[in-house]
Amino acid sequence: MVERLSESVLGRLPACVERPAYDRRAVRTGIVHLGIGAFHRAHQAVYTDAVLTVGDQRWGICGASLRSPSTRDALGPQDGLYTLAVRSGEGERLRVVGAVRELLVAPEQPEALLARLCAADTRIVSLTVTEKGYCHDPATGNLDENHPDIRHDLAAGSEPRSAPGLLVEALRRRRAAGLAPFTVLCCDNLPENGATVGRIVAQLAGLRDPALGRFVREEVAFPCTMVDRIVPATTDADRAAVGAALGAVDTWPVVAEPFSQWVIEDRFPAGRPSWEEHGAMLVEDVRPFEHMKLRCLNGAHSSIAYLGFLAGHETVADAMADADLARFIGQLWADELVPSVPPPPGVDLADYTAALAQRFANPALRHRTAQIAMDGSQKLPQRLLAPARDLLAEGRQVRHIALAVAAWMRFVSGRDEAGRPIELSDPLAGRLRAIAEEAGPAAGRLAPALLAVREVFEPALADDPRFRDEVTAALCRLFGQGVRRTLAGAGGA
Ligand code: CS2
Repeated sequence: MVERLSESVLGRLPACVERPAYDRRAVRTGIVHLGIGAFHRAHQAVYTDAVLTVGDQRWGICGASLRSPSTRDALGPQDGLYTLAVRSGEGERLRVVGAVRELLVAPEQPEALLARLCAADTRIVSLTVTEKGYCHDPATGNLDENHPDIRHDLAAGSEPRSAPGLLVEALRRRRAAGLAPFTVLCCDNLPENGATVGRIVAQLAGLRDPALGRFVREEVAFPCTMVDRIVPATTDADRAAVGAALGAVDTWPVVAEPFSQWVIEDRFPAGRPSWEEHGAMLVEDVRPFEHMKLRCLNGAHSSIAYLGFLAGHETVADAMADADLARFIGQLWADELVPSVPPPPGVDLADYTAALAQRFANPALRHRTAQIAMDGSQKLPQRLLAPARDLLAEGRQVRHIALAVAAWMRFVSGRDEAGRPIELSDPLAGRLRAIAEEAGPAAGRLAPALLAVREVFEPALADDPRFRDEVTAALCRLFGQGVRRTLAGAGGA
């Protein structure tokens, strides 16, 4: 029988597999991470693993899942160890990461998690809970007080289940115990993510107790970050391939591209690992990097996801091999997304987008368009709508963005071009579905009905005829001609 990956098999792994070169027993927990999914394990945990390797043992990670026990169930029996498979056309590198020392499941062990959040050694609480995990209104960036989890947390007080609720309760307990607060490090693709999460947490804290709200605003640091690494969901084929290469079973390896970038605002009153010695950039202002990444990478990603899915492409690499779609993305960058971004210091955006085109074409990653298409209501505002707003303010065109937004509308309309149902995974799915059913496949009805969804479209943009008309016309083409003919014609349109 093949052994399970664990501390005791580390010494027997093939020589080419990198593994923790430090004594994991000497590591203390300095970081609690909420949302221990594949992205965290392929990104922040890897930078932290490098810090532990050079001997700063204060920064082990306690990883918590807010809903499902599946990560704990997979990694618990592996002593928290897992494999990172870095893949490109040139091959694969395997590394066993040791930074995760402890795994908790919030709904099963709420007090254990709160105790860990309130431990004196816990200096940083980082998060990757996805855009929807912050229970906010994506169009305004404010707390959604009517969100079911927020209502629950306000009623339950000391037994919260949302990420903002857990942060508020832990900060309340630390303050009552006279312990300095931890730094909250949001690593999700939200606009001005630190400031946004700081606002949401302060708003929730203020609803519980105005003095606590003030404390969060004045005493707790929420540095902004830009995080970047393409990490497709792990498949059974990945598990089998990694297991065969290791000679040991890893029930949940993570697969990623070689590229990785982390830009962090340097504001950590309680201290931090020296991530900058291992490739992260610690800067004063993350905004230029964030704009570049959310718009050029994620904006293009969402466009590829909706257009590519509708055109029948299963993965981003397949979509980028479609000459019409690749040409469209090139134009979206050159004519609209890049002009909406002031370049960060030292960055040439033409080089940046050329590198993105290569990354998207990585043949060794199977990044599904359907995965990126999820939660569009939470993603569109910062990825495509904010650039559209900025371009219109300068009197520029938004034709390509309008086609991408129309593709989202076509996607949420619920059936693909062959009449097959499209599965919609989105916190607003029920409403979007109802709107689509009522409007039917008619651009003139569906576009205005969706533009009226205020959580997604700010009124100034939705009501701007330059945007509205472009989106409606593009949706009309998608319904009338289909996505392939629309894209083939998009070049000269
Ligand atoms: C993707 C991102 O699923 C998505 O919405 O656009 O997860 C993307 O792969 C990462 O942000 C890359 O850093």
